[in-house]
Amino acid sequence: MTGPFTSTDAIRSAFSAAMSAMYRAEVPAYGTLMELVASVNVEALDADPALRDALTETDTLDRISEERHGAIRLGTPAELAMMRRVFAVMGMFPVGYYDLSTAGVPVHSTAFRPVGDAALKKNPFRVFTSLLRLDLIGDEALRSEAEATLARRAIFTPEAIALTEKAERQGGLDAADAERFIAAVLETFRWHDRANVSADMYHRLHDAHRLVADVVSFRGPHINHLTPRTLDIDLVQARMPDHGIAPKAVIEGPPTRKCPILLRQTSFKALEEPVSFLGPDGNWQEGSHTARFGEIEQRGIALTPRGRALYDELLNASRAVVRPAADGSNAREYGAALAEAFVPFPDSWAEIRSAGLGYFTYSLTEKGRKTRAPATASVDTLIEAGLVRFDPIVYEDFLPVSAAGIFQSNLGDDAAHEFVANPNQQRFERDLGAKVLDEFDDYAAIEAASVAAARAALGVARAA
Ligand code: OOG
Ligand code: NI
Repeated sequence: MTGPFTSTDAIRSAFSAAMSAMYRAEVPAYGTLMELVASVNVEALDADPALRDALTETDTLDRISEERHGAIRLGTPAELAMMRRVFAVMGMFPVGYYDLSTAGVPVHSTAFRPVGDAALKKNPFRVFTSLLRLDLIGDEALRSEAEATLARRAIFTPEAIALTEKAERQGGLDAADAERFIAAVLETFRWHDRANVSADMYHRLHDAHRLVADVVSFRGPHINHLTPRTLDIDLVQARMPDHGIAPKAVIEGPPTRKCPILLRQTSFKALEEPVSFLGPDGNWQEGSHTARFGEIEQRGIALTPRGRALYDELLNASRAVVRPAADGSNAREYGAALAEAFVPFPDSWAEIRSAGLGYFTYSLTEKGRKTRAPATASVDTLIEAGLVRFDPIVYEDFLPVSAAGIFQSNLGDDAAHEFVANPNQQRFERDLGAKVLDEFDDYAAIEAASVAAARAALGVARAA
């Protein structure tokens, strides 16, 4: 007898909470940031009743404080393929392909996240997951040593593998198995302060690229940050120093706007943490490693391909004027250039909608719930008649330029590396064992479903 099964949404929510508790215990600054974000979110909602109403109306108010993303870096194709199966048990699927080689980081990535409105509303937990690209490392001897080291490690516990297989076989996990699954999978993300390698090997890996050392030297892909969602990132950025946290120089992504678009992010530098390396005599040698950091983000509307093209164009235009310096020396000029460059991007929901730049959900207004309407009327007509309202769909994904800025600020200023831009989505998908989903398809489907539901509801209103 199997079942009843725990829903994938419930497993994901419980896993996200367990991960947050673990990271809070491991990195106390994350707890400080969570508290700061929670208090700023309360202030932001108090200051903006329209925002509170919109979040309540779209049933997304509760998810805000529960919301977070994490990031891990994997070493081998087999690890990536197994990770995909593990995340599937939690209802998380690979969306999008991100090539970070252009930014001097030898990885390519996807985001595992829930897909579809219902699952996203339950809990939108996402994990930005990168795969190391040793093919971008020039030193062949070091590359094969790194490969051999990675081949020896097992990042999943036998129980995590067995329960993933069981879930696949049965189509789900019952409550007891789900609980064991969460505990077992959490082990993969745990910090290990004992390295897999000698200090010498660590330094050679580190010289090739800090990120290579971070991936290859340890027993598992420790979660390297966990990011809460704020409703006012400028306020959190301004207050971080009062809480003993030094933020990176500039906020990544679009400028401050009335109508937030896509994603704005800021982080604080990775911590230097004590680790020990394998000594020649079998003893542990003390050393240190920097990998884990903190990040916060503010999420805005998901843009259509047209809106995204405009975003990319304006971001590039601002960066042609001034690029943010790692030391923050031109943060003010950069902010001004960014704001100036984004003037052409409309800043009201109505204009963003009519220009076809963003995705929205459509639902009946109070009046719409009581009114008869011709079911054939266009959405625009229904909106004009005050029967249908539209609300921005939240962007659930990531931005490659921002991700590069986050990576770089945490790898240190001396870590500038140039690789030839070398995207290889096909190779990534082969290693993953699946194609990545198209983010635009998901938003378009959510929008279309809401239109259909609003129309159906109006039909019902008419029949009543
Ligand atoms: C991932 C960096 C990217 C984001 O929010 O854009 C990222 C990493 O450092 O592993 O998390
Ligand atoms: Ni992040």
